[in-house]
Amino acid sequence: MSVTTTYRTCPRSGLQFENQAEMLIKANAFVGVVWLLIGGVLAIGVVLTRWPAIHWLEAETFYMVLTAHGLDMLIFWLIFFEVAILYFAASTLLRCRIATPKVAWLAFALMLIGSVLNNVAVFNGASSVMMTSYVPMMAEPSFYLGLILFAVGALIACFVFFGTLVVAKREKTYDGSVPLVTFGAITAAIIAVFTISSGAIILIPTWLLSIGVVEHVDPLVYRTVWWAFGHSSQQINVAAHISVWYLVAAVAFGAKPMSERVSRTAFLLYILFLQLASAHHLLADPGLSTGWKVINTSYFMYFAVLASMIHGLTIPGAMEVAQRRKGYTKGLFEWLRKAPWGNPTFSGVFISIIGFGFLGGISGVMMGTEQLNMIIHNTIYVPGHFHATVVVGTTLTFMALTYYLIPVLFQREMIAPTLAKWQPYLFGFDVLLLSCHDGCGHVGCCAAPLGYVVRRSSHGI
Ligand code: HEM
Ligand SMILES: [Cu+2]
Repeated sequence: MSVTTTYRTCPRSGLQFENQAEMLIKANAFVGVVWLLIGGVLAIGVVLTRWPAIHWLEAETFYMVLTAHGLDMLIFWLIFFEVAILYFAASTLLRCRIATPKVAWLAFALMLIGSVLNNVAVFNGASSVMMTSYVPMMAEPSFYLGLILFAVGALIACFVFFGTLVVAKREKTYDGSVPLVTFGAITAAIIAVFTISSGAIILIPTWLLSIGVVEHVDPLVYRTVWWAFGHSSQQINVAAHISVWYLVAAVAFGAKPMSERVSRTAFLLYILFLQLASAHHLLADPGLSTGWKVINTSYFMYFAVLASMIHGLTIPGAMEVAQRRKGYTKGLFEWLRKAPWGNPTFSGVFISIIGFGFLGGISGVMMGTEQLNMIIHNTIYVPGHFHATVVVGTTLTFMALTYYLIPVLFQREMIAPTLAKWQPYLFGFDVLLLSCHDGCGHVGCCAAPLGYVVRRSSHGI
């Protein structure tokens, strides 16, 4: 039985959607957003407990809710949405049918079953092991099995993406090299294959340990391999959200990158150096030498940081060039003042660039320095940092993209356009505030070093 292929061209954007690809993009994006909703509701429980005056949940419920919040947000919301972006970047942007749609649906089913299974295990109550799920603290077997099924599904989705690129090349659906956004998505998918394999290498033995087949998993080896997964998955997020920044610069301004070659080289730096940067999570671990730690985090890590800085300069730069060409040339900043601030697709991305770049980036580089890490490690500074990266950076960018996709892909109008206009400001600045507050250990910036030590974080990142 073969699946019939038909195409629809969106009258607003000119984008061409193949029917199977369209359904797959919608399904993955939709389930992702449902996880965001669940994770968001759970965040209320976490925050109202962390607020000393309220201190809502009992310790046991708090850790259960926090474990689910971390996994639903960082793993399930982001990766479902990223699979949608991969299919969009391969099928829609290259005007190509999706390779093996049935296998893509199998991947979707595995991811869905895995994520639900994992959540059921968490809410059963005996798996409050946090997102990092370090051994020897054990969760129920179905906690790990759920994660493994999800990972296998995500891996298959990456291969469907690569397969689609092959089909596009063979059927010559595009000229020259792939567009930059697709190139960024390829970067994300390559990192994803590395990431998911590392996850499997460590979670499969841990699952076997939980059912009694394996007797021992070494905690230090666990941490080392787990972070090849845990950190690299953040690089999937970064590569994906930066690709979306380029996409939004193109759709909101008609902007082209100032130098395609520089931007592509910056993506390449991610592939080469990001995995090495995983070492910043191991700075407090015994067993690894100081020399190894310093080489990784004080040298190699900066190549990856360099790549982000290049994107962080070239994307607003490309927007500026496009605006100046339209005649907004007065002074240094007329181009920025006359930007479409009322369009949530643009404002979301712009707030994300600033928040991710300044707060997320700088707090991360600080924490990646061995000496500072000794003070900050395992404190509330850590969630402060990563909410600036994965929430203001990735989540807000994906929200901005959703505003673009609602008319184009889902063929609907926004129900409350005024609210939509305000949403990126509300969400972006609130999370920035949350991050600053966490980062300061609740005692104000000047007293921060003391605060870091006093306020231990409840999770072990
Ligand atoms: C505005 C919405 C959000 C709020 C208010 C919020 C708040 C929090 C708070 C207060 C913590 C607990 C920190 C601690 O006690 O150690 C936390 C943990 C966490 N959050 Fe969020 N968060 C939000 C959205 C997100 C999003 C969108 C993501 C990922 C994309 C995310 C990922 C995480 C992770 C991974 C943890 C750590 C879980 C663990 O330690 O196992 N959060 N969040
Ligand atoms: Cu990291």
